[in-house]
Amino acid sequence: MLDRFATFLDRHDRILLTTHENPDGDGVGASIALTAHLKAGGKDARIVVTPALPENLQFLDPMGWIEPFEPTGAHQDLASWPDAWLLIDASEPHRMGALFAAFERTKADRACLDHHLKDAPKGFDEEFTDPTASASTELVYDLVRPRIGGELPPVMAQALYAGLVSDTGNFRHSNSTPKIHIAAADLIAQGVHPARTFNALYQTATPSKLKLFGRAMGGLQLKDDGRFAYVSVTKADLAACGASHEDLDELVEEPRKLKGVEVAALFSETEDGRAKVSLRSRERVDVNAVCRRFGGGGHRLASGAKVSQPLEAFIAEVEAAVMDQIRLDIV
Ligand SMILES: [Mn+2]
Repeated sequence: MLDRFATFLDRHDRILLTTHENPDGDGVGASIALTAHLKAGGKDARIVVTPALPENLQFLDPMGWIEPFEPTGAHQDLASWPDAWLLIDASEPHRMGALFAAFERTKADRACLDHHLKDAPKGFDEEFTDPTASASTELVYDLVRPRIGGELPPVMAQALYAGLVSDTGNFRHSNSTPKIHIAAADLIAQGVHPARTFNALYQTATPSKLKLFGRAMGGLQLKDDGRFAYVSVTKADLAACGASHEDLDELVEEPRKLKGVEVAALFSETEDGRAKVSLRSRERVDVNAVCRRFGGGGHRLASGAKVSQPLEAFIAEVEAAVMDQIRLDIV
C-alpha cells in the first residue's frame, strides 16, 4: 500500500494536504511530517485545516505551514491550486467539513490516507488505508523512515511522535503495539522530548476548567454498587465557573477512573438547551446500544446522544437504560 502511495506522491507536484475538521494531533502530525518529506523532495505542498489549528498543536508547526481555511478570503480559489488533494486521517470526504465544497469542485486527483476501520472509502480516485495501523502518523513514519537514512528533520520527528501519542492515548490504548513503541523509541533517540510533548499536548487546562471539574466531581453519583458512575453539568455550573462547553472535554474520563466502574457518563446541557450524554465503557458493556435507544451513536465503548428533554428526566432514562445493558452484557 505504501509503495502505491509513494508512486501517487511522485506523480504529483502541487499537493494539498487536509485532515478532518477539528484537527487532532494525529492528523496534524501526519500532515506536517509528510509536508516536510515532500518539500525536501522538491514538491510544492500546503496544509489547509478547518476551522483552525488548535492552540495545543501549534508547537508542531514552527514553520507556520498550516493555513486556517478562509473560504471567502485567501482560499476562494483553493480548488484550482493542487494537482493532488490528499485527505489525511479520515476516509469520508464530508469529514473535511467546510473544505468539502472546494474538494468537490477540484480537478485534482483525490486521495485519502487513513487508518480508521470503515467501509470502502467513496469519493476518491485512490485510497491508501490500513486499519491495522495505530495512527496515520504510523503510516507516514513507515513511508518516510526507510527513505531517510540517519537523522530525521526535528520538525518531522516531533510531529510523528506527537501523532503516535495522540492516537494511542499516550501509549495506553489497545493500539499501543510493539511496533508503535519501537517507532517511538527511534523518534526519542532522534531528540524528541516525551515529557515536553506530553506537557504541550495535554497540560493546558485553565483555572476555569479545573474549577468546573471540581464542581462536577462534587456531585459524583454512583449506582448499581458502583458499576455505573456519572457527573452532570448544567449551564448554570458553567457560568458559575466561568467555563465554556469546550472545558467539558475529557471530564467523562474522571468517573471512569473509579475501581469497579463498568460505565461512566457525563450529562450536560448543550448551548441550544438540549440534554447530552457521553458514555464510556471499561470493556464489557455496549454503550453504543444504550445511545442508539436515544437516537445517538458512536463506538461500542464510547458513545453519545443528544435529546430535546430536561436534563433531570434524561438522566433518569439513561440510568435505567444503562442498568438494562449492564444486566445484558455482564452475566
Ligand atoms: Mn488518527
